[in-house]
Amino acid sequence: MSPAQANPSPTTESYNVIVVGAGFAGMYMLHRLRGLGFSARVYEQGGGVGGTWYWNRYPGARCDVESMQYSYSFSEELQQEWDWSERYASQPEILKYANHVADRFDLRRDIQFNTNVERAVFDERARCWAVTTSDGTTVQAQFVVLATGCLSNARKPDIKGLDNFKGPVYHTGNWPHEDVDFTGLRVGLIGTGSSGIQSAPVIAEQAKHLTVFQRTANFSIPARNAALTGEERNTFRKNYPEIRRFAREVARNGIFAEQPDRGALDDSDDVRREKYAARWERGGLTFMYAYNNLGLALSANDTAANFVRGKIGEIVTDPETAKLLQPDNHPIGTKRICIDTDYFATFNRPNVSLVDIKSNPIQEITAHAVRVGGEDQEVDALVLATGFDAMTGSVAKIDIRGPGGQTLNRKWAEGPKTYLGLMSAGFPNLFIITGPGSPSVLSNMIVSIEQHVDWIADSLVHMRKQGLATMEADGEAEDKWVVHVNEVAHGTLYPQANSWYMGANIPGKPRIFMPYIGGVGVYRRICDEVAAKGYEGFVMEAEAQPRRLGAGGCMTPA
Ligand code: NA7
Repeated sequence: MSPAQANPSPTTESYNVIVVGAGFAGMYMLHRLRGLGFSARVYEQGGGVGGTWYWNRYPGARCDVESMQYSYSFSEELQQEWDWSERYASQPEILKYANHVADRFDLRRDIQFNTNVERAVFDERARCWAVTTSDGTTVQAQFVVLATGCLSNARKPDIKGLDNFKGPVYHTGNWPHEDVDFTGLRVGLIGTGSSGIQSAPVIAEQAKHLTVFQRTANFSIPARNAALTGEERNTFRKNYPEIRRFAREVARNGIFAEQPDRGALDDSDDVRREKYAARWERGGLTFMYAYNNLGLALSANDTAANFVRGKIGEIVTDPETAKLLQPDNHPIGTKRICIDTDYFATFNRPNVSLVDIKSNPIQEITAHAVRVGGEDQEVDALVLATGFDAMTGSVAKIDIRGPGGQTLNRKWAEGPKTYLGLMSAGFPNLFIITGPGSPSVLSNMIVSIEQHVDWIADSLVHMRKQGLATMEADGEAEDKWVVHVNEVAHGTLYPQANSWYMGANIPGKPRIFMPYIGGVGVYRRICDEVAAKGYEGFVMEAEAQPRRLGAGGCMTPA
């Protein structure tokens, strides 16, 4: 490899690295590549940076990790200068931050927006990827990095008659850029995961009536969102070295917080209730850190689940509605726990109703109504908060063909297989950021993104130094990793829920627990050890013959 200047008269546009996606992963990847002298091009399907935060503009959209922690740590200046205004950042503020990062590090000049990567084919002779985009262009790159995001492929549910509906239909994961005004309208909301739970209270305030169609009741903890004071921000900033170190190396999920040192059944009922009550008052995801075995032992988990069910019963005044809202089919935390602002209290409003579509599934959607149990619930607009083809959906949309024409989709037909979540055997020089088999969605995504980007950047530098042409996961190492990921998951309660972690929300998708649940600290140590041992479990090959350098450093045989 060599920087772009190596050959000033290219015949084919080529780069050292093509990055797919300009969310938080793609932006940082580009920044690192540039700093190391690699030529890179980023393709982004959206009209701007931010990835999932570019698309998820629904009312009430907010991050469930605290803003001071859901932010890049790679630049000391950046983390000292950016002022988060709230404990949990809203989508517009996160998008503003993403844009600030793009400007501050001058990233846009290497990003092509409104462009999908449709195909990537490995040219065995050139040992290079040929990448075709939606504008019909094919470019070459020695490496491709998929920074395609885990929650980027919004899923329209397969409900009979949906296309016949005459009013507007919005998906939370692909929300319009223009203002949506529900004033005076009857709105139907399908889906009660994080997106439904965050948007319902905001829509209810505007709409004439909101009908929530619930298939699975979800556990949700109050966010207790509030403005951040200057003092709070400064405390974080002063302590960032320790906070970031802890998040990277100690915390399982990449979030700085006190760690539980005892199990739920080690305390008396009264003490336990007090602990849960204190965490409920404090709000946020750390409710689940009350004890160290809530994700492991059902008896322990039940105590937390019962506490939350009790709280729902206290908040919701109509007993029948309260009962429906109390989750009863999965241990707490095994589906992504939600954090909300006034979600349960929203059902006390006279203009909000809840329809149980678990016992009575939606029969069909007609021109003006959602039909359930033979009864038409009339609505003027529909909001689909029905989630994503998570973790693999965005990768699957690209036709990726490795040596011998093997497609990644065929290889992953029984479920995604990767080594460390970073590469898949049979697909040389193709990296995935926060892919299946890595902690990804079980962690603070920015912590995981930075770790992956740095690891990939280091491996490219290693290859450049050693004059290596290809890097690929070894099939045996991959098989062992897949078994390990599965074993660790099955040592927990997580696989008991029909969650998108398991691919269970997509009909026909293989049921495999996709993220690595061993924790970001453990995972980082494994990745570092692998690199220290000369990239153990990866096969790296040197140049077979001297090469002529392409414009961007993609090498073609001389
Ligand atoms: P989720 O968490 O996947 O939630 C989707 C919701 O939509 C969930 O309640 C589903 O019920 C429901 N759903 C999906 N398909 C249907 C159909 N066909 N009919 C009725 N209801 C349906 O997506 P979100 O966008 O809320 O959140 C995704 C992540 O983004 C979140 O975890 C955070 O990490 C941020 P189900 O549970 O499948 O019965």
